[in-house]
Formats: sequence, structure tokens, C-alpha cells
Amino acid sequence: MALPIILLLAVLAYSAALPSGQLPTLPSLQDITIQELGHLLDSGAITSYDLTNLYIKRINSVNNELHAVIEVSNQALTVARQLDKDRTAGHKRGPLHGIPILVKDNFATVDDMATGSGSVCLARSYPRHEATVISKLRKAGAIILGKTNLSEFAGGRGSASEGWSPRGNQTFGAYVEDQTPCGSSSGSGVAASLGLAAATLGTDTAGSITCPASYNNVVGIKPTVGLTSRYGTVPLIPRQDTVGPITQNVADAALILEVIAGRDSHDNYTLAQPGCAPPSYTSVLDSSALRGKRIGAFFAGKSASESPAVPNEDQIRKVFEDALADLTTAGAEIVRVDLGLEGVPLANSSSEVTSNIFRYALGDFALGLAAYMEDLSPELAFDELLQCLKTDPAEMASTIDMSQIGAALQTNQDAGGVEAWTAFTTAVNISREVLLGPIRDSHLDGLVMFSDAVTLLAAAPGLPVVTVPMGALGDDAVTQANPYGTTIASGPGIPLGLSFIGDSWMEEDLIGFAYSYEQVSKKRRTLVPYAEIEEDLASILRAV
Ligand SMILES: *[C@@H]1O[C@H](CO)[C@@H](O)[C@H](O)[C@H]1NC(C)=O
Ligand SMILES: *[C@@H]1O[C@H](CO)[C@@H](O)[C@H](O)[C@H]1NC(C)=O
Ligand SMILES: *[C@@H]1O[C@H](CO)[C@@H](O)[C@H](O)[C@H]1NC(C)=O
Ligand SMILES: *[C@@H]1O[C@H](CO)[C@@H](O)[C@H](O)[C@H]1NC(C)=O
Ligand SMILES: CC(=O)N[C@H]1CO[C@H](CO)[C@@H](O)[C@@H]1O
Repeated sequence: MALPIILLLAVLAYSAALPSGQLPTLPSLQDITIQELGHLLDSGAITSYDLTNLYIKRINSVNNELHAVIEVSNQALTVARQLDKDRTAGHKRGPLHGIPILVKDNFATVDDMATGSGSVCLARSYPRHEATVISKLRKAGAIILGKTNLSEFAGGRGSASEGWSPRGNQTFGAYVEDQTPCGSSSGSGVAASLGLAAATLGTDTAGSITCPASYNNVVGIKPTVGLTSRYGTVPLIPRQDTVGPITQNVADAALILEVIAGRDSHDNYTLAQPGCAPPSYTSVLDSSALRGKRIGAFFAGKSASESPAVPNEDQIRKVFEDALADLTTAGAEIVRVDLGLEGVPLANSSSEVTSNIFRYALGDFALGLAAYMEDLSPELAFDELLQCLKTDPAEMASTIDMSQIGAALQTNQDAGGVEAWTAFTTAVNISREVLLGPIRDSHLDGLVMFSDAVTLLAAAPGLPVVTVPMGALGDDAVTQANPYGTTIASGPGIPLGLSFIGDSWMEEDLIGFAYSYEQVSKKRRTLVPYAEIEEDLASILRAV
């Protein structure tokens, strides 16, 4: 983009450190870092008020088609104006001062917005307290711009199209028309990718950050369960639920994680964190982090899943091999590994994990939901919620399955019982042995695999996963719809993600590896969304 001279001066004000001879260009909101936005704000080249307004315009320009955002806060502009005043007066609240962020509709906010986890029924009762992660974002200076669309109840409704909710309709990905956004943090993935906010927040129970990050060409961090507080988050399976960022780049994800991580007396899973305080994730953004590291590479082909055939397996394998070449360029030693227990096909282990998860999932869901709903006003009882879900036309009970939430609201499964505990520890033991056995036996520093392959096995043991764009399916891929015929699940142009996995609390290592891979591969910018947005930074730059 060529810049008028006055704008050029504004850009120069924040890009003083450019290599000599290189002309500054104004980044698009589709590939700017939070740090760059912070420099623009500090220099006076933009204001948070104008930036917030611009993000709202961008949301409005694509939302009729993509349904990524459920609700925009009417208070966001007022908050932005106040933060602008504070900045001018020299008071910065924290590293996200004046930065607009969109959050999934399952985070409790106490403002003008509802919290529904996609459900119109749940959204009619308001939480009395904010989710801990929302309070932390606000304390760091962030503007909570709105709520993103998701698979209803974070995928807990039943068998339904990923990214669909009664509150937000069907979310679509931005790279292929009618593209699946994957789920359940669908709107967060799409919004991060299109620059509808500076960053987004999602939740993951069994792939709900990893998968949308992959399908939307963005970075996602699924933190170790317990690193981030789930207090005030509409739960799915509390033994597996975790909160993490979805962003355009690894640096932004590290920054958001740094802000939201830490112990919380309202969520006793966080008390398991090692050390007095979480480490600094922004200090591990080192492009040489992969040098000399032994990285186990696994490609899950047909053997890994029970489903008959992964579509476009050969095409995915090719993109994955390119990613391994980039990892080698970054200095890693690639060690091919086979996942699976001695003499047991991986598909068998996977299905054993799945069946055990189903033995505690419903009871866990019910227990977590009951605790969450205690804080609602007006009060909402399980039978009232169930009645509403069955009868409110917007919930579409007659056409779209809601068997899981229906069963959870009527369950008599004892989530705290011995049977659930045995099922949980069995799922954890198998998953840990399958994923971490090779790391131990082959003395590896971490694993990489195609994102879709890791979601199930990382779920029960609550292992961390960092996902980075690795390209897209090529023109020779076959197009395949999802089982409901509502979205394109696979086909040419669908983005693919590379996931880094390790043991609990290994986020520092994984973020370093992901950053290093990102710096070498630079895949995000190679894909261009079909959904174009005209409104960009140039329209709000001020002369400084
Ligand atoms: C959902 O979106 C589709 C397509 O954009 C539209 O035809 C339909 O009316 C919407 N449904 C609701 C309930 O708004
Ligand atoms: C953690 O908190 C939950 C609900 O607040 C409670 O049921 C459980 O007993 C607590 N666990 C421990 C180990 O304190
Ligand atoms: C794996 O599962 C298949 C299909 O259920 C079964 O036939 C086979 O015996 C199992 N193999 C092992 C080693 O458990
Ligand atoms: C899981 O592994 C732990 C530690 O190795 C062991 O004590 C426990 O008995 C195992 N649980 C099950 C259900 O296999
Ligand atoms: C912000 C926004 O566009 N919200 C829309 C999300 O989708 C629902 C259902 O389609 C609309 O009613 C909202 O206006």
C-alpha cells in the first residue's frame, strides 16, 4: 500500500526501528501485532475510540454473511474514549491498554451483553460476576468489544453443525465459500483471522481452540487445564475445559496468555500450577528456539481414527511434509515417531479413550453447569432451561439434535463417583502414554502433528497444544460437505494447522517452538480470505 506523506509520517512515528532503506508500509488489521497497535496508539497516530469504531465497521461488513459475532457491546466506545483519556494523562492500565478484544459467548461479562454459550434460553439469565479471565483482560486495559459465535454449549448441545448456535446462526470460515469454521470457538477463529478485533478468546474441551485455529489460518493456544481460570465460563467438561487465546500470530497469543494465566481461588484446578506465578510467555519469543531441539513428527493417517477415511489425506500429508522441512530449516532435528501402545492399533486406543470420556462427560457437564447457573439472575433451574430449549422456536429442537444438553440436564450420573474417576484416569493414562511415551522413550523436546489428529488425545490429560498456520489444501483436493450438508468441511483452499504438543505446563517451550516455526514458515500471509474487508487502518490514521 502506498501512503500519502502525512500518513507516512504517522507510520514512521512507530516504526523507527526499521532496517535502513526499507520504506514503512502500513500493516492491515489482518496482520498487525498488538505491540504494533500499541505503538500506533502511544504515538497518537490512532486512538482506541477510532480503532474500536473501525473494528465495529469491519464486523458489520462481513457478519451478515459469516455470522462470526453474536453481539457487540454498546459500551465499548465509551470505554475506549475513557482509555484514550487515561493514556493521554499518562495512566496505562496494562499491556492491553485500549486494545479491543472479542470473546466467545461462554464467558460471563457484566456489562450490556448477555452470556449464552450460543443459547437464547441461557442468555435470558445474566451472570452476577464476570469470568476471571474477563476481569484480567479489563485490568490489563483491554476493551471487551463483543461476543463471538460458537457451537452451542461449546459443542455440548448434541450432534449439530460446528459453529452453529441459535443466538448467532451458522458461522462460516472466510477462506472458502460456505467453509466450516470448525468448532467450537468458531467465531473467535474467524474474527481473529479477519481482524475483527485485535485478539480473541476461546475455550477448549476436546479441540475447540486447536481446530478453529487450524481451519481459520490463525494461532491458537490450548493451555494446560488449570493454567487459566475457568471461573465464570459456561462449562462443558470441567475436567477438560481450558481457556486460551486465538490470534493472528504467536506473539499476540503469548501476550494474551500471559495476561490471563495464573491461580484463582474460584477455580481449584488452577491451584495445581507449579511455581509461585506463571512464567513470562512473551520472553520466550525467540526465533532460534527450535535450534538443536528433537521434535517428534507424527502423521495420523487412516489408521488413527475410526472414521473410514480422512478426506484429502495425501494432500494434507504433503503440506505436513513441507512444514517438517521448515522445522528443519529452523534448526530442529525431526524424529519420525509412531504413536500407539505396544501391539495396540492407535484407532483402538483412541476409541477406548472416547468411550471412557463419555462415562464422565455428562456428569461433569451437569455438575459444572449447576455451579455456573448458581450465579445467574434471574435464577434458572435445570428443568426451566430444559423446557425453554425444547419449546423456544429459536432453539430448533424439532430439527437439530440436542441430546447431550438434554441428557446433562436430566442426568443422575455421579460426577464425583468412583466409576467416573476410574473412567477419567483410564482415559488420562492411555492418552498420556500414547502422546508422551515417545517423548520419554526417544528423548524428544516435543511433538508436532497435523492439528485434527491431536484434539482427542490431548483432551483428557489436559495437555497443552499450540497451533500455527501451515498452509492450505491445494487445488487437487476433493470437496466434501459436513454430515449435515451445512458447510464445506474439506476442499481446495481450506487452511491447515500445525500443532505443537508437550507435557503439562510446557507452554514456554511450545510457544518458543511455535514462534520459531512461524518466523521461518510465514504461512499465514500466503492465504487470502475470499471475504474482503475494505475498512482498514488508513482510514483512522491521524497526523502526528
Ligand atoms: C440463518 O442464516 C441463513 C443464511 O444466512 C438465513 O437464511 C436464515 O434465515 C438465518 N436463520 C435465522 C434464524 O436467522
Ligand atoms: C474443587 O472445587 C469443586 C467445586 O467448587 C469442589 O466440588 C471440589 O471438591 C474441589 N476440589 C478440591 C480438590 O478441593
Ligand atoms: C482393535 O479393534 C478391532 C476392531 O474393534 C479389533 O478387532 C481388534 O481385536 C483390536 N485389536 C487389539 C489389539 O485390541
Ligand atoms: C493410571 O496411572 C496411575 C499412575 O501410573 C496408576 O496409579 C493408576 O492405577 C492408573 N489408573 C488406571 C485406571 O489405569
Ligand atoms: C453483531 C451481529 O451482527 N449480530 C447478529 C448475529 O446473528 C444474529 C442471528 O443471525 C443476529 O440477530 C444478530 O444481529
